Amino acid sequence: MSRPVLLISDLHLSPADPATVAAFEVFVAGPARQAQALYLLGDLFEVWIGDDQLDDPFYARIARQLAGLAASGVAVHFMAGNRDFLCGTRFARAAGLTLLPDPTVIAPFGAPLLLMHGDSLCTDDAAYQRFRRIVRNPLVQWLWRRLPYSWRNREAAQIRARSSASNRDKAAYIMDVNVGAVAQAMRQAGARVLIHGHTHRPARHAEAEGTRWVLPDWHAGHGGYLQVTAAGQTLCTLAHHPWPGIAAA
Ligand code: LP5
Ligand code: MN
Repeated sequence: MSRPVLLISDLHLSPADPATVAAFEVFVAGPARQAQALYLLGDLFEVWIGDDQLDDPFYARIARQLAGLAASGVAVHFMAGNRDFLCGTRFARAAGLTLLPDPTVIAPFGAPLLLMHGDSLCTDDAAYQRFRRIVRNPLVQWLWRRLPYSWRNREAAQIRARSSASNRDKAAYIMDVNVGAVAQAMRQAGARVLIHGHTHRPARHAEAEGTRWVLPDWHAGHGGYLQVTAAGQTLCTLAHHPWPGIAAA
């Protein structure tokens, strides 16, 4: 029987959450090695300010662990999230992974699967979509990367604080995907299954265009993954049980 494809997102790895780092290390050294491929669908890191972040031993170790997984024969793929869209080729090389555009369609078992981080589907959040256009601009990124690391670190912390503050005042629906944007993305991709993260609202949704999976965020050592096989898709806890209350598809 062919090996499963596993998908995770929103681990938000940082030195501030050692339990989740430990859970990631166990996952990458254990269950992930049974997979044919592991897809990281964004926000792997709490924040990424440029590939010189690899000069920090904490992040270099994470990259090495992913490279070890790849060296064991598992194809590792990374799609950026709104926290780590500055992950580039140096990170990809260090981690032994390939960088994927958002969106990406894969078909490991025949049926197409649409993969997205999910932030681009939050079209009701006009302030975020404006911010996203600015920070995804290649010229802005080119300038940003030439600023001193210490300055970027401080500025990123400021941006994070402003984001958290603005989120406190936002209605929940604004920070969720827009149903119309989901339908359009699935139709354009010709896929009846969409898999995304970002919203931290793990679920399986029956949409007009098919099934939408929302991957769980990882926090304080808890998290989960979506397992895809020829038989279908199952959302699993890190204890490898089906996610409570969410049936397989
Ligand atoms: O991230 P989270 O969960 O708090 O909220 C997100 C949206 N916010 C973001 C911002 C990130 O947290 C920032 C991460 C640091 C990036 C470091 C690199 C910066 C590089 C810049 C140049 C290349 O993604 C939040 C959504 C929420 O998800 C739910 O979907 O609502 O969006 C906002 O809060 C939008 C705010 O209005 C934007 C607040 C920051 C404004 C700072 C402007 C400065 C621009 C700097 C340009 C160089
Ligand atoms: Mn996100």
